[in-house]
Amino acid sequence: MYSAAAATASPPRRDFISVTLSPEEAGAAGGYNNSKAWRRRSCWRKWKQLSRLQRSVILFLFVFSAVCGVISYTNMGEPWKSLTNKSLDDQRTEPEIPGLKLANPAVLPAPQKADTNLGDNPELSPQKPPRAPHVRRGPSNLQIKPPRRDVRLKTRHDTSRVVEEPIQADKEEKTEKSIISWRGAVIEPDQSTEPPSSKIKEPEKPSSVEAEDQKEPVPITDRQRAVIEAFRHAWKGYKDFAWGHDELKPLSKSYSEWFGLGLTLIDALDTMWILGLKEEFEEARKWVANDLVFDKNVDVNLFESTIRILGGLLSTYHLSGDSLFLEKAKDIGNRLMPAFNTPSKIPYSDVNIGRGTAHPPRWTSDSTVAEVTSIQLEFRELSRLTGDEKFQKAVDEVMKHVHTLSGKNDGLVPMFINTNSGQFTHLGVYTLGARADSYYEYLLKQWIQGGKKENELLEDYMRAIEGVKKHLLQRSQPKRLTFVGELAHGHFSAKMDHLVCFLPGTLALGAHNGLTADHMKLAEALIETCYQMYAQVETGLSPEIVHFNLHAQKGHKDVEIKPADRHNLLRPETVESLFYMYRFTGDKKYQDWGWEILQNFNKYTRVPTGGYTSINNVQNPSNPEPRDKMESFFLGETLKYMFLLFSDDIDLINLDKYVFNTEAHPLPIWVPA
Ligand code: DMJ
Repeated sequence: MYSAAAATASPPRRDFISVTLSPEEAGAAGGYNNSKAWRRRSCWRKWKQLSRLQRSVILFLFVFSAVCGVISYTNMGEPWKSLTNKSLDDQRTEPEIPGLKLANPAVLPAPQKADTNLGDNPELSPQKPPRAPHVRRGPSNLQIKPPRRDVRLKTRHDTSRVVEEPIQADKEEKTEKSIISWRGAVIEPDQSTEPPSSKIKEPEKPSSVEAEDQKEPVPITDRQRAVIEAFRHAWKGYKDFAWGHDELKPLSKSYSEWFGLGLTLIDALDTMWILGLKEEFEEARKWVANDLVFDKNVDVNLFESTIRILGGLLSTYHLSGDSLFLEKAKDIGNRLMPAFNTPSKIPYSDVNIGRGTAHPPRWTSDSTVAEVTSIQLEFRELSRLTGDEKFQKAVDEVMKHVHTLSGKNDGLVPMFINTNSGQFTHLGVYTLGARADSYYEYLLKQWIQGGKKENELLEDYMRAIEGVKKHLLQRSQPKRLTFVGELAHGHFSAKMDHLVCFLPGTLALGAHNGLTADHMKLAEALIETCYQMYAQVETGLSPEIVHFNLHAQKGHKDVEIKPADRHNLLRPETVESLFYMYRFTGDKKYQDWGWEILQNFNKYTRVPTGGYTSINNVQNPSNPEPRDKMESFFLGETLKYMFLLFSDDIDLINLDKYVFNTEAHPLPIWVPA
């Protein structure tokens, strides 16, 4: 407290008034003790009593801290904002189950609904319909590619690598991406793949043709030229005597009708494209554009029309980019859908594509297991291209249902399934031949098509191959050929259909895609057997069915043929497997075996006026008894696989980009390697 006397004793200062008032005085004067005014005055007095330097320092400190305050306020803004948002997110991701707290809700993705039927299935985020039609008329020069020096090395390496690679350090992360192991085999998800959903939304220009075109052409080989010649000869017969009809009857120079839909022509479209037969392709395209009509009162078999017609149109669309084929594919796809209107959703075998009605065969309400489980690649692809889920939904439901069914024997399925109950029927008989064959093929191929993510398919496939090893594999005498027999109510039969010869190719494809090396070993053994089914026969052509000798008998070969089984329908399965084996191993013997087979087809089944014919007796070279029928799969499959077998160009239908349907129509892999 300053006294008035002290104040007067100080040197006079211009800037303050020397008034000395004690609080008591003030109180007495104002009658207002400890008032705000008094406090203000007191502060002011104290302020005035400070030296100029002191006041400057205080002012400086005040201004400085004010500036700092403003700066730090603006920097705090963001954390505040994020804190606020974070708490909102927390609220959003909080599970609805009371009391359940997420460990770290802020970083968890929002919970996903598991409701859609397509849920675990790839990514059927349906693809948008293609952009403006990208029409490329006429076959590309796909076959004219430079031979790649690294081809063999690359493919062989690929096959063994995946099997033997140990799990790497990033094991945990990989586990999240669903590594599937099978009795020691590690299947590594392809790290380079992207979820199909992101890939398939923008549909490809329908094929890889453009990229292919930029490469130097690979010259075709003499053997490929021989295939082109054979195709042209077959086509001549079809064109001259069966144009626009289902099948050529080359001897009677006429045709037979099955569905009345130009089956051979459609089945052969993509073969012409691959073989580079521009003129023939153009002519056939015109027929499709002007004469192919599905609005017909006709019963078609769901499976056969799916694999040949729908599959053929889809692959031709992909190779050519011509939207005409997609339009036709959509049309037939829609017309086949009534087949799925059954109590169990297991489709009927037959559909009337004009009336939109479907029914089982007259004598039963069963469908064939292979038929209902080998239409998936095509319908799934149709959904992807059109953006319409209904196709995939229908066929996926069948697979999911079959996955859960009882009546399997270590993964092996019976041959029939009832369309009312959805249960297997005729239990106890197991084969990899007719009525079951392509079930196994499509398990693997759907898994590949969808980017190797649908684990149930892979599980079923792996289990089935174990089932084959356990129940159906045997060795013949005298050559100890490994073959796949049949099991009927516990009894093994040494019977093997030629149809089973798809299996080595499928096993090799699985091994190429990372499955166990055992599968490749088995493939090598089985393709040898399939070749022997030709080589041990008088004409060098396989019969429809063989029986293997289990006991050595003097003068007997491994292969026995019953009179009812000695026909040959120009089937593709062995050539198909030879193609896969050559692609993945580079072993020329497979090409040589295929070459022998082509020569024998030319020798015993070629009809001079055009076309090739099925024969009744592969054991009689002097009279193989022509049957007067050329099946559409001879052009759709057999000659196509021959042409590919004789090529050294792995990009001629690259097996990391395409998967063949069971009628040899290549469809794109959704997530190519
Ligand atoms: C073709 O239609 C298909 O390959 C089918 O999977 C089996 N039968 C014939 C060829 O043999």
